[in-house]
Amino acid sequence: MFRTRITQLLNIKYPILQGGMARVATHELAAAVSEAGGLGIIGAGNASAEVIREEIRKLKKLTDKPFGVNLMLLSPHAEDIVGIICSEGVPVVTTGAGNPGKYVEKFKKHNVKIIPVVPTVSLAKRLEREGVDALIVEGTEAGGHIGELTTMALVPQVVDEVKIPVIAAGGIGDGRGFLAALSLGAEGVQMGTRFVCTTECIAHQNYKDAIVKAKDRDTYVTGRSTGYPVRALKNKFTRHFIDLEKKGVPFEELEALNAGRLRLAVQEGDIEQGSIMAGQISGLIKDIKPCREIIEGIIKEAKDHLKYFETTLDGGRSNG
Ligand code: TUI
Repeated sequence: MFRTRITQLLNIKYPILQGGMARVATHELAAAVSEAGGLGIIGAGNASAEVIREEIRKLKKLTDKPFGVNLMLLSPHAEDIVGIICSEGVPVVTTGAGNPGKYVEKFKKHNVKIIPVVPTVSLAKRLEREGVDALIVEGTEAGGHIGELTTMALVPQVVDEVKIPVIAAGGIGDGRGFLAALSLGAEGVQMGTRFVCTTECIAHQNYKDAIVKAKDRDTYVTGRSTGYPVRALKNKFTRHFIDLEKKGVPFEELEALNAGRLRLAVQEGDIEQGSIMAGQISGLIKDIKPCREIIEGIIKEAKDHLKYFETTLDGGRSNG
C-alpha cells in the first residue's frame, strides 16, 4: 500500500523523504531513514565538498539502500558539491534555496535523479520544462528558509499544473498529514522537523527537547525584510533579530548576526543564542524515537485513518 510514482522512481518502500537539513541531516540520520524504507538525505548546507564526500562514504557503510544529498544552492561550495554528487554515484539530489536549472543537464548525464524544492507554481512549471524528475512542493509551515504559500494551498495548484510527481513538504508530521498530502495529489511527503526528534539524529539534546517542548505558536519567521525568511523556534536570538529588523538595520549587519547561529544550536545546544530552525509542526511532536518507529507509525496511522473514512464517516453504514 502507498506505492506511488515516487516509490517507483526512487526504488524505496514508503513514499517518505527526510528533509536535507543543514548540519542536522548527517549520514547517521539519512542511513536510518533509508534503512527504515524511506529516503534518507544528507544535508550539504554550507559544508565543504570534502566533508560531504566523507558523509556519503560513511552513509554507504551503514546502508545499501537508496539515499540522497540536498544541495543548498546559496552555498559557496555548491559547484564542487555537484561534482562530488556525480562522481560518488549518489542516486538522488534534492535542491533548496534557489533554482538548480544550470545543473540539471550534468545531473541527468550522470544518472542522478533531480528533485528540487519549489515554493511557487511558476518555478515548478519552469523546472518541469527543464527536465527534473519530480518536485518537492514546500509550504511556509516548514522550518528553515521558506516561501510564502501554505502547503494546503500550494500543493494542489502545482499538482494541477505539472505532470511529474509531487512530494509535499511543510507541516507534515504524522499519518494524518501524510494522508492529507496524498489527498491533495502529492505522491509522497518530505518531513524535516519530525526527523530531528529521533534517536539517530545528531542534533544536540537541547535542540530536540526545545522542539518537543514547543507549542503551536512557538515558531517565528526572521528575515522577511531581507528577502531571506527563515522559520525557527522563538528565543532570545530571534527576538533580538526581529527588533533590529524593525529598526531597519542594514541587510549586511543582519546577515553577520546570523552567521554561526545554526551551528551554535545544533552542536553547542545553545537554545537561546542559536538558531533552532524548526517547522510549525513542532507543537505536534511530543517524543524522540527511532526513525523506523516514526515511518512505520505513519503508515499504520494512515491505514487506520483510511478505515475511519470508510466506516465512521459514513455513519457506520459501511460494512468495510
Ligand atoms: O532550503 C530550504 N531550507 C533551508 S536552506 C537553509 S540555509 C542555511 N542557513 C543557515 C545555515 C546553513 C544553511 C536553511 N533552511 N528549504 C527549501 C526551500 N527552497 N525553501 C524555499 C526554497 C526556494 C526558494 C526560492 C527554492 C527556490 C527558490 O527560487 C528562487 C528563484 O531563484 O527562483
